[in-house]
Amino acid sequence: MKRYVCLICLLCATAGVLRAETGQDAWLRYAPLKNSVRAKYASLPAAVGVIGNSAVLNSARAEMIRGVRGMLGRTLRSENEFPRESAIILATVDSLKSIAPNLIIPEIGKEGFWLGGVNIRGNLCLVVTSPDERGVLYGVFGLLSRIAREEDIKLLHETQFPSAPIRWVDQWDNLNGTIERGYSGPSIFFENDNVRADLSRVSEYGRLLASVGINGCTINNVNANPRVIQDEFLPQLARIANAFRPWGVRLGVSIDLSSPQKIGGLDTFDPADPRVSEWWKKRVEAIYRYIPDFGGFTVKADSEGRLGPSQYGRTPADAANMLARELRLHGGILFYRAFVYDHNLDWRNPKNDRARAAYDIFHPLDGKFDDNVIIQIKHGPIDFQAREPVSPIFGGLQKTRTAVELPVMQEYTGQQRHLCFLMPYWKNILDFDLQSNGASTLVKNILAGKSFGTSGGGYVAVVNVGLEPNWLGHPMGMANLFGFGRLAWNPDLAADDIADEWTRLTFGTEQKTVLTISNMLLRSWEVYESYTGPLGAQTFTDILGSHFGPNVEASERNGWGQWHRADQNGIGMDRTVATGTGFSGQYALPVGALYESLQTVPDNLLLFFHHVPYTYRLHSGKTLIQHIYDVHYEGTQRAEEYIDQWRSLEGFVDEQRFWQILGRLEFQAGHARVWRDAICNYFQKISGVRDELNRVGNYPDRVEAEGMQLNGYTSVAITPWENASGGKGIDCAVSQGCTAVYRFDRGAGWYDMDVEYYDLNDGESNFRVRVNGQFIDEWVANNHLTARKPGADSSSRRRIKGVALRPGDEIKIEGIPDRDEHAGLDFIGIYASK
Ligand code: GCV
Repeated sequence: MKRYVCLICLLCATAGVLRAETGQDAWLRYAPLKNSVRAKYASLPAAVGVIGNSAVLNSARAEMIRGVRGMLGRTLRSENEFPRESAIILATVDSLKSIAPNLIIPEIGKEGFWLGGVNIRGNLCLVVTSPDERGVLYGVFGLLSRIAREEDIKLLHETQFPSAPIRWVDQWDNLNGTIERGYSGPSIFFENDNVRADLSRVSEYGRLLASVGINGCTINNVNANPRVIQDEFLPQLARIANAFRPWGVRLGVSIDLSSPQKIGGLDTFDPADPRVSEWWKKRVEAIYRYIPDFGGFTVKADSEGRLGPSQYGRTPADAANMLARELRLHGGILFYRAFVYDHNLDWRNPKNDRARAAYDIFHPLDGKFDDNVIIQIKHGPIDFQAREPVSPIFGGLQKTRTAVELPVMQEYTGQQRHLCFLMPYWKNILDFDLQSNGASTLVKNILAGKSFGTSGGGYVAVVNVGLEPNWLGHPMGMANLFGFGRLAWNPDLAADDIADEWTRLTFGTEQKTVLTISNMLLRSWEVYESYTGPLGAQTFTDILGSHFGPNVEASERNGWGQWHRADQNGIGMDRTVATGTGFSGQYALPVGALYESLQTVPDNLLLFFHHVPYTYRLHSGKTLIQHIYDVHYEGTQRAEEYIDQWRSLEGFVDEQRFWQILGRLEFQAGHARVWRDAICNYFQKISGVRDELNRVGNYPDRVEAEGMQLNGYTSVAITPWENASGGKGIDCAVSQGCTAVYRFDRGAGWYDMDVEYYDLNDGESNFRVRVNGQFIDEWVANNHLTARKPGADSSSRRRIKGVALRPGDEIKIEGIPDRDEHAGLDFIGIYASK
């Protein structure tokens, strides 16, 4: 009996720790600590006193109480006056000094905080203080994070302050509720061309942002709808600002520079025309009447079809300063994106190069921007590719405030379907030394204003959270948002430390959990890069559509300038000064020279700077083409290994997130194989050089669907050909369903079976598998991918493990289509079980 009672106790305890979680709490779970750990915090005061009264301070107090209650099971007594007992004190430095004038508090940078134990009026107090209220809130989050990670807080004496003033996120939400490059449901801000009635997710988002020190958010697509600043919309915007305000997050909006013409009744939007500046002045005044702490505007102009100052022969500085002047009167900022380029470049001209655009356009304007203008620069010269060099314009703007733009939303790095933790990449960028003016100029120091003595810029991430409970669709994707905030706060943090911190907060402190997840995170960028765009080839994705699946030729022979110039002889863009586009000359000499020379350019950026033949030998000694084959196979294998690594955490992670993440990893492993086969087959064909290991195009365990005995199904060609095994798939246009049959002809034994099927966005087909009539498996194609046609964007894998097969067995796949999704199949793979 006793044993059973113990077992029940154990089960209850486990259930307590592993309660089902949607991921909505992200890293702010405040999960109950084990009793043995709670003892560490026994001396934590029983009261929390807040000096002052404001929305931000009230959030700080509420958060303190919430965190301690969640983790330690105690409810702090809340005091409005200075408590006459030992207490946690939350106060700005000024208000603290008014009560305890003799208190010695270290120097704290703006928006920073100090955590420390002091004796005030005879009571030992734990003080969280800052020059400003935001900093007090950040300090509370800092303190709670320490407790959640089970760190000691007894001898606290810690000062922290952010590296740069701009720590901002952008959302590309449209007013109709969709999100450009959003992969996790509709907008939390808008629906049907209005602000949503329920903004509870907005205030939760504000809380998450504040917890990692983010202080602003531009809420709408940079491809902006002018309506966002019209009179009737402003009260709605004010509601969003109200939801953010308690978290110290300032609201910003993206604007359409042609608004004076589109909605203002003027016949021009020329920034030099006084009627235009007058129009903007009135708009800005109207906005500040509704939102006194409005953050500012973000501008995308002369870019991808967005109108801009070039229409009137004006420069980005003319446009930016005209707006910035109006904003400055109210304390606002103007973010002007350096993502300005011609997307109708003549691809036939080998000297044309999109990578040059930002430097060519913005460098001559250095020193001409007002001080409340921030030039917002994508980290690389092209566009969020899996690997790019640092954009040289960071070194080319020495009298201008700049911010780096980073993609939390993983537009080109797996779109939250693939695990791709970007901190190691972002660390490379921030720690990169551009060596401008012959001195050390690390990107992080440029952003902080230290390298060139500006008043500092900072960090902007495109995040695109949606209404999905876990914000980004993949609970692991949130590590990128967390990491972004942590790096913007302190770019000296190591990627390992961020991975460790995030994992502890998100999944608990069990050593096995922390090590397994951190390891998966830390190698995931290189794994993703290896099967999608190695050697600085940028990306082999479909740049004309989804940016998700492979499509090597999509980059070529069009004006978008994402060329990699693959042909039958070789691959890569010649960006050298000597024979190419001259892009490498935009870097300071030591860096430019490194990239210019084939001897010194790092292998991982080779194809970004040089066009080389497939037989070219890398520093590793391998030929280029063999390297491409090998890394695709290695990367796919490593993606496959995530599955077992994650499975080893069964019982360590709550079931809901465990299965959800496992589903994502299963998808990724299958999709990595789709990538591998498409890229390797494409290059084997175009180069005419075979894989030394004879893997490419050689799949003995595969049965092509079009080669099966089909009933109702018809064979269809997939484009491009390399995106389907054998270039073809099958499609069922018969509403009652179709079947595809294969007679097994190998030895008897245990097998695992993969069914590669097409999961489109407009239907949920049903699949069933039978062996000799016996039901084996069934599933619905509802991965919610964005693809509209069968191909690499929709190709998905169903793995059925442990099927007993004998020669002559009949394997039958039944597909029942739904709406426009035709229960398509590519192949089945049958592998001896390991
Ligand atoms: C918001 C890329 C994306 C576009 C995006 C653009 C930008 O081209 O594909 O969706 O537009 O970058 O950053 O402005």
